[in-house]
Amino acid sequence: MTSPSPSNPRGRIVAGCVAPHPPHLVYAENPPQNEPRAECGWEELRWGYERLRRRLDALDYDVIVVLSAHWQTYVGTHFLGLPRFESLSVDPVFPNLFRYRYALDVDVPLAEAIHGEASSAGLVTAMMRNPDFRVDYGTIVSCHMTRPAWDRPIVAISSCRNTTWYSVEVMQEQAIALGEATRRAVESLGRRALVLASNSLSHRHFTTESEVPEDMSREHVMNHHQYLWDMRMLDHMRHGRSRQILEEMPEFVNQSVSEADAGSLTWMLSALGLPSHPAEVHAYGNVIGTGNAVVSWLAPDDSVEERP
Ligand code: 2X7
Ligand code: FE2
Repeated sequence: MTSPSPSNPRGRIVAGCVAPHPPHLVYAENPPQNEPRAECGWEELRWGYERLRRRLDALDYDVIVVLSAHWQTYVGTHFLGLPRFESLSVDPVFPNLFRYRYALDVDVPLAEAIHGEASSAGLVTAMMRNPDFRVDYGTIVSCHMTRPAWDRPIVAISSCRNTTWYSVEVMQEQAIALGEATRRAVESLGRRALVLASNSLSHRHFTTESEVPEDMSREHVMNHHQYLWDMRMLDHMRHGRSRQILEEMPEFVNQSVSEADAGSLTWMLSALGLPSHPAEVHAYGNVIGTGNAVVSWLAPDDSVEERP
């Protein structure tokens, strides 16, 4: 995984996670920031996030770097570029579930350093410095579920829609370069960073919602083919087969409409240096038919005491 740069030995990525962002998870937690109230729901995923948080509590990190499938940019990769963003985030598809007041701090020097490294690697990049910019719900949900205290600054990275305009292959080429740029910037600034891929796995979903959204008698995977793809990807993760995940990404995206088309998973695995040690799967569950997993890879040095 990451090797600290000689210039700043403190700098490293301490862990990488798949951190899915269905707004249903925040809704079901009833935090004070979110207006709608829920009775319960999606416990497997929410309790999986609880287990992830307990793992991360043992680590020392000072920033969360997140790439969200729902900040979609068509000309290059963008980065939040002001120290604070504050507003109301409303999910456009589920406004009944997610109307969340956020106030978040940004590690602007790290965002600028990743931007610089990515741009030197040939990627098209931009800093988002509009103070009225509304942060997408994918960034907010993944960060909230991973660290609800919001006591670490974040770096938020957009999803450049290369899959849509070109192909999964072009998306991966750029996401790999962005992941490597992220690692170099973290190391040279001496940050200890947690990196989050904010995406679902399989992503076909129901087109109607039950009257009570948290009625779990209605929740299940959309179809068996999606389920098989999710299990295949999780098996690769659990056995340290990162390279195979990247190799199978075109088929995974095309056959399960995976939200990893955003580049987030490829970016995160590349930032970790394509780990060959096993990931820990904290949960797998369905939200309106999509497949979602909470997964972590701790850097080997940090996980020594956690693993048998
Ligand atoms: O953004 C999402 C998602 N990825 C999966 C399920 C439900 C809602 O929102
Ligand atoms: Fe999504």
